[in-house]
Amino acid sequence: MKQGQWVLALAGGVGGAKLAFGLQHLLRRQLVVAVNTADDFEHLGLHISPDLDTVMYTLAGVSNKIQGWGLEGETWSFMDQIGRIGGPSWFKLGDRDLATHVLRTQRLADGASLTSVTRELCASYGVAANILPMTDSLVRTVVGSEDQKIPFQEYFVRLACEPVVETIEFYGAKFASVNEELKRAKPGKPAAIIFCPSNPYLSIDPILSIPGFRDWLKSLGAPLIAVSPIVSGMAIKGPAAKIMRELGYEVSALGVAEHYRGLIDGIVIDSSDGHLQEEIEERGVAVRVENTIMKSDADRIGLAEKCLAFGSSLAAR
Ligand code: FO1
Repeated sequence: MKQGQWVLALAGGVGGAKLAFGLQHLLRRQLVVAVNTADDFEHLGLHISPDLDTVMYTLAGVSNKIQGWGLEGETWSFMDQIGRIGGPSWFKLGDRDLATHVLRTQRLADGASLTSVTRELCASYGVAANILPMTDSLVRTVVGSEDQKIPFQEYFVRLACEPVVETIEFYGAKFASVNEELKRAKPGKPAAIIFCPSNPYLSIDPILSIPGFRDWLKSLGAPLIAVSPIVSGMAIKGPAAKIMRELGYEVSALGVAEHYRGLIDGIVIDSSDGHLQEEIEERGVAVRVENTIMKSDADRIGLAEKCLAFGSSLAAR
């Protein structure tokens, strides 16, 4: 990568944040992360932005490494008390994490945009990369199951992803617009655009559902790379495999490549899925086979290096 070049990453929650951490280590301020906000919701009068917070805490090095979401060293007095006095306790808000939600909610009520609040919070947590919500418009994921329309966090947390997914809708998406600050974040062409190993259906699709987002990505003229969150037919974390099965798609890195076909130039698949390389390449998508399981910071940085090298090789073609 040439000096001064920047990279755009698209991310949802935990899996995406891990690769974004590795990319930030290599790129610092030259990394822009567009984050899914369709998981956001109002809870106990607070505006919760789970994916923005997961990416922010991870890049700040203060995330709870076991859960993947929330803060390390968290305490739960608020939750205990809410439960004791009959409030909803299915969505866990830690005492320290609560400060982020309260401040965000208050700033939004003052008229600040989610983009501005995110910038302020990232600055206070000492994040080097530029983390931006995909849009400042309201977009909400709703899961359809057996004639029910289930708001995302109810499906994901309260119902523990048990309902069979028949449809996934992004309410408000058609009225939303791409975050203007995202479009203006850096001048010129990025060295690569990377779809982090986030859930394609629940984390990346909401971003791509915003009118003009796909065209904007294409217009940047950079190699577009996805990292498969499906390894050996299973999701590294979360319900991606279950959802693919329920929606009738092949649960494999090939299924992920098919999903992004027409948009991506290349895909990074795990070493255990090397046998899929030829089949994916036959579909016009370049393949890089690497270890994609990120257990340590070194794994995250290593995979980020591989993604950047893959981007350079695709740009040189
Ligand atoms: N995930 C859970 O599985 N249970 C929770 O109680 C929970 C609380 C929570 C609070 C703040 C936050 O930023 C994230 C939280 N998450 C929780 C994670 C969140 O539901 C998911 O990471 C995403 O929305 C999916 O990417």
